[in-house]
Amino acid sequence: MATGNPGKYRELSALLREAGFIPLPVSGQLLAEAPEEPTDDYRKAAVMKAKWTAARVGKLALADDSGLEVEALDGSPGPQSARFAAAAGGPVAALVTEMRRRGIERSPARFRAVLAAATPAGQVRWAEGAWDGEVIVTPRGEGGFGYDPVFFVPTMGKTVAELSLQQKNLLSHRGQAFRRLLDQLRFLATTLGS
Ligand code: ITT
Repeated sequence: MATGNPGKYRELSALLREAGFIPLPVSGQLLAEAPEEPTDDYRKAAVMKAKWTAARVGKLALADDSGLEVEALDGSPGPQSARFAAAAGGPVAALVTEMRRRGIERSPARFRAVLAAATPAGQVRWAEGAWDGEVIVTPRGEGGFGYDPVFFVPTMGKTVAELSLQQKNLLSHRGQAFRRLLDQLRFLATTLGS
């Protein structure tokens, strides 16, 4: 699994295990050697991470590039969500500070994810998912990761951080992308004979 984000790893591991795969983490050293990822396009970044990792580890690799698009912030931070969070004391603090600075209490928002799978020979497949909700300035809940405490899901009456991992995987941008990719992931696995 071509990610250094423990939250993504937890969610994708559960999905992979349910589908009969055995997820393996990449080493910290490999992550440190990974080339800088593009921050303008989810698909480009996910494909790059998957291809690079598969070539280095000699196994089928799964990568995720994702982000939060806030309508009142003209769609940002988007593919730069990790950078936006790192620059300002974490995702929740960064977003709440920016919203308060602009006098915004809540806004429609969308999580997006692209998952890419690659083989060591360079075959690639990808799929995307999107999850609509609202961002709020009062964080709630202890679960999940990243922006989850400030992403409110109207159909559940809860923030993502108040959902279980199973509930989140059923609804999330990542869960949707995974289910769309699954047949292709299985196909790529057969080409490796694993
Ligand atoms: P890898 O590239 O190593 O996978 P990353 O955290 O750098 O990890 P991204 O560049 O894709 O990954 O950044 C995505 C950011 O968007 C992530 O760090 C979170 O802040 C946010 N994000 C994505 N999906 C999320 C989710 O399900 N819940 C909360 N925040 C999420």
